[in-house]
Amino acid sequence: MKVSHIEHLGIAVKSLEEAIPYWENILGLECYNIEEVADQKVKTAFFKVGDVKIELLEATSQDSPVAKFIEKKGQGVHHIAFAVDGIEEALEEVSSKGIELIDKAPRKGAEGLDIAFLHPKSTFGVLTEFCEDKNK
Ligand code: CMX
Repeated sequence: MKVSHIEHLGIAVKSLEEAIPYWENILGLECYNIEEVADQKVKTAFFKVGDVKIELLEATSQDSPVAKFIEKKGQGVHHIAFAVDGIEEALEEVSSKGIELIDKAPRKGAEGLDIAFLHPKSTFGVLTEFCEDKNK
């Protein structure tokens, strides 16, 4: 498999409305997209830092993975997302090497990407996402 780059870093926040001004007014970055991903029970806000994106995540329900994360660990870095070429093959490969998959097949994520998560228990505590832009 080939990881081409870090696509984004996911950061869990209690409120997009409260967090966005830090990224815009203090760091001087532009929020270029806000999008709800119903499947993941999150609302997302995106910023670009060079080629890497920052994805702020706000839970849209109490049973959202992001709500659970904030309850346990507080706000902060939630996951790292790697862009891969051939997401299905990449999942098959890491699974065959003993990595536990959260998603056995890709689903649709923010910005039209195909996404799938690896379990943090298999990845030294870092929730890891693979993503592929099949529209490119
Ligand atoms: N990073 C590292 N560890 C995490 C974690 C995270 N983001 N989220 C949960 N964990 C750990 C917990 O601390 C816990 O560890 P311990 O057993 O040592 O206490 C363990 O994983 C189980 O956590 P839990 O709170 O009991 O939660 P669940 O098992 O119900 O779910 C997980 C955990 C990772 C399977 C679930 O959060 C998940 O499926 N995540 C993938 C989907 C997701 O996060 N979507 C939101 C973002 C979507 C987007 O970017 O669009």
